[in-house]
Amino acid sequence: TSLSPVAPDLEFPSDFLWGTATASYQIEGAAREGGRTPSIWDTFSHTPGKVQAGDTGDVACDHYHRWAEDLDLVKELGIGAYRFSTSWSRVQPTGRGPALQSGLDFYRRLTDGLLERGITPVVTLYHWDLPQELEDAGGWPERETAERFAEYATIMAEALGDRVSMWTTLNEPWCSSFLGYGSGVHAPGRTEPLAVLRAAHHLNLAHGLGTQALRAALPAGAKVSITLNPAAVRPLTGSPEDADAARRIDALQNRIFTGPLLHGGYPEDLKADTAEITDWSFVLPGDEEIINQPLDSLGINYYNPAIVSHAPAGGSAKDDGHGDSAHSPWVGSGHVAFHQATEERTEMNWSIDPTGLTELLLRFHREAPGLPLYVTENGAAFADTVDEDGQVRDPRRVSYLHGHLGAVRDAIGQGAPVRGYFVWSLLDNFEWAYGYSKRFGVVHVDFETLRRTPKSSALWYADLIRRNRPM
Ligand code: GBH
Repeated sequence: TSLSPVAPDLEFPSDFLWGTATASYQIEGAAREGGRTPSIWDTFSHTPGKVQAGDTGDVACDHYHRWAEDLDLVKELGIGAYRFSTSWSRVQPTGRGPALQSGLDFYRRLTDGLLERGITPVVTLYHWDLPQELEDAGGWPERETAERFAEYATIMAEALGDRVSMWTTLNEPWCSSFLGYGSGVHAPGRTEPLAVLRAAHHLNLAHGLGTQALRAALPAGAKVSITLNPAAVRPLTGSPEDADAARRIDALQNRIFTGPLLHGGYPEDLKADTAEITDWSFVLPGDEEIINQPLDSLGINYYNPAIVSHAPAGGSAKDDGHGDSAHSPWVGSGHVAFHQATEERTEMNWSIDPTGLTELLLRFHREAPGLPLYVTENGAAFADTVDEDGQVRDPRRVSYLHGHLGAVRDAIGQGAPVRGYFVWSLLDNFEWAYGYSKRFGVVHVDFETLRRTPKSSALWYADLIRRNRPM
């Protein structure tokens, strides 16, 4: 691959995919339109005390109605790829049975709109919004949910397979399992250690069954992937105790997924660490083979590194950066504490350290040689200022993105096969438990008028893309 001659510190291969990402529940709104029924995030956000200021995704960015305007923005910025997720309960209201035409029509309009504008659609089938009826039947801790996911994958492949060639099964199964069923800061808000591990396995299985379903229904050449949020985990000190804390977190955030996905099975140390919770008998013979299928690429979401140390049991449940909960997500490993890597933080209080991204990309380059990598999310929450001329300025986001794209460039320079980058996010949106209080967009959204205004970071990103375009 050749490098473009401009932008000395940020030169990328000429076929590098420049993208931006969103997720259905965070932007669509139209929660009750076209026959859509509640997902676990509708239920959770409507439960008092779960989301800051009682915010919900009922309207969000109203993207369901304003999608054409949003795609125009992506095109104007020269962004080549758009990663979005589909809302399962907009397509299959009960999570089972026949698809709703209105839901399929919406995603067909959206993908056609992308293709008309010359933008590559990148579909994620699941970004945390499980149909409530499936949660009522037990949710991800139950095997049936993985089976239903495979049916939903077939429906989506049949509906969009002629126009979408880049598919992702799940976004960040760690969050779905550990935050949804462990700390309870995400929907469905359960705090049950056994449910966390069962959920993680059934999410892995959903990926495996979903991949089989996609490959059976998609035309040859379609690409199938999964997006993880691996921890760039580092021990606080050189002590053996801290090294072991880092090993435990690596097992619980990274290897619980990459073990079966890339290496054919769950790691023995993970099973040993969690032996008091389960004997893992919910992993049936053959499951690990189903999960361990060839992937066409791996998606990595990165925000900040994790600095960990050994701590007295239970000492780290609060304020570990994973949300304010009395329950630690780290099932079987309560005796860990989290530390900030740097003084410089985003509005999420996450430290800013691009070296973690290089480290992760190089790790997967070593661990899965030849597997194409995409940074499917990277970005930061910052407040912005609106100048008198109406320009929304977010210089800290510009420097965050600059630093992290430099980190991607470093990894490529060291041989990592990174094929694309998606900034999180196109729009300010519903930031889960933080509601609308945190803004991740490169485009500002006024949540009163729903007016969109590109921030200076959007213009900076557009310029970078332009300068990296092959001549
Ligand atoms: C992503 O998840 C989501 O995919 C996206 O929907 C969301 O809007 C976006 O990030 C921003 O939040 O303990 O202080 O080191 C991010 C997953 C998991 C990343 C928790 C930060 C804890 C930080 N996050 N992690 S800390």
